[in-house]
Amino acid sequence: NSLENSSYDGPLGDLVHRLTQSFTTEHSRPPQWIVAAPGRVNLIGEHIDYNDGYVLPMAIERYVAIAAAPRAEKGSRVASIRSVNLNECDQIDLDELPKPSLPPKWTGYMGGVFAGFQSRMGAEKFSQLPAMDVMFESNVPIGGGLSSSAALEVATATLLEVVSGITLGLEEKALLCQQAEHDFAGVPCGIMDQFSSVFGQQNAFMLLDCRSQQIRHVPFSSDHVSVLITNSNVKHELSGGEYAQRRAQCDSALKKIGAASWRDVTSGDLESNKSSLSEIEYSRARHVVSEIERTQKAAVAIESGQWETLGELMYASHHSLQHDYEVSCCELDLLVEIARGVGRAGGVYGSRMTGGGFGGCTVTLIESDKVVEVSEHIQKQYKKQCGIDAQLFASLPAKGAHTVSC
Ligand code: GAF
Repeated sequence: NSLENSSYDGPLGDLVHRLTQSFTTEHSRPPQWIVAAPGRVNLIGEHIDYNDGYVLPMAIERYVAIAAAPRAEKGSRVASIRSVNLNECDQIDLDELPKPSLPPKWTGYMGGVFAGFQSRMGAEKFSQLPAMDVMFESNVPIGGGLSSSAALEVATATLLEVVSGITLGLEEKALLCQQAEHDFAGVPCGIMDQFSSVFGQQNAFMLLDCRSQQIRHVPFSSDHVSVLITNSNVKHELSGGEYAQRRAQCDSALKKIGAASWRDVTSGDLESNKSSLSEIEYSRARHVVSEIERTQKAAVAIESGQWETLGELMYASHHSLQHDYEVSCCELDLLVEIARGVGRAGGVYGSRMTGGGFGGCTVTLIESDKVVEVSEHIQKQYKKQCGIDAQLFASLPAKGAHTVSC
């Protein structure tokens, strides 16, 4: 149950501790509720969640934590919210929820979830929510392709669950947050990010079938192999419209092929329909069909501990995203090449861009006892070749959104 209390030992501890102190100092009283929701990294299965494919993400030990307490206030019912990272304050009026506005602001992501909750609870019950002081802090790099926005949405939904006493079904909660992203951030995203943040499990990757929305947790321990995340620290501004455009190109290609779902399209079908597709549609489709196949193979490889095979599939995925789907960028390509240069002899199995692309992070699979050495090498080479400081950290699969004891 996502609303079970859990203590805040481990990587979440510092964040919650700091947030509790800041909240108590600012409001002269401690928070009554604290919730946390993780970001995610996707091992393989990129840009296919909205194409009925499989994805293989894990929630990471980086979170958005929210602290809140009710405020005795006559008249207006306002959630007064501070973002610690941005050092900004804003308000959500519970009697007049914000309308979507572009470009999306953090209050929009939260407001979208409030709006989803209002429809779910009904106006009358929603009107019983109290005025609140709210503060949140994130150690998911913002805009780094690790789902900082989904983590904020899912944390907000978890807060509203504890405040209202209404527990949503886990799938319902993830879908409500996805809807908030569509309506309030204007991004027609798939289900991967919100599902990862809700359903994350310690010590397991998550094989998510985006067509049936079924999840199979695939056990993983870092005894021998670790997941290293490298933030390129670049974000190219073209990303917003490009995402929707990729989605439209895939929909159009599928229609021309005449299939109901990408899951029904084989590489043979694709070749026999090549002449009816534009060059771009053909490339996008080739990525989708091949990535669905790679992700299924990757799940089998993990289950049987075939890390070399998984690593090769990761390199192939990156190549496809770089050339066929065209969502990589030179900095991500460079990071993957540096990791590849280290090679198996140096402890690296595979590497690829992760998330929406156009900047953000790579994910690298690496022998656990080589993490420090290889991280230093990647950081040094990246700085030398493009002048940017990368941030690197290893993460174990983390538990999905939950409340934290105050
Ligand atoms: C973003 C989206 F939000 C996800 O739904 C997914 O499509 C991902 O890009 C690419 O795999 O994170």
